[in-house]
Amino acid sequence: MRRSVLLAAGGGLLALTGALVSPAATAAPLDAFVIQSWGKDNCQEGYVCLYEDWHFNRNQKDWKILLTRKDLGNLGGDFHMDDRTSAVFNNSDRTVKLYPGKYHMGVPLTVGPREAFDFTNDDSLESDMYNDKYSSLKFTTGGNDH
Ligand SMILES: [Ca+2]
Repeated sequence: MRRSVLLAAGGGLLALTGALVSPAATAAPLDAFVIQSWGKDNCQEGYVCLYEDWHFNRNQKDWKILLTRKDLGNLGGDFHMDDRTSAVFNNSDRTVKLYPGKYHMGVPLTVGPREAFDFTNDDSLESDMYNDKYSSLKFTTGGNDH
């Protein structure tokens, strides 16, 4: 019985540490974090992704993506994404609102489930209203998960 439990948990390392490893010690996915990457494909399922540059960071692997599945009152601080977002992809089943002010102040942009916006002004002068403007975000209660 003990042998099968260790194998199910993933093998060698857990076997070495034995009883010191509890289920609570398993790393849970973070609710909000920054990676350096690009493209909608690198936005994980269930997260809203804010891209530092246009066209979902194009092919620039050193530009930032902020992934979050929780409300954020300040995109600055440790995230360093205040007034920087140039594209957004909502890869979740919930609706999210992006606010121009910290702590959800101002008139928000609503991004529905699986919806994406690219704030480049290549195509439309209007997009410049949105580029590098957002400082906080909040999920709405309209979703069908959580
Ligand atoms: Ca930007």
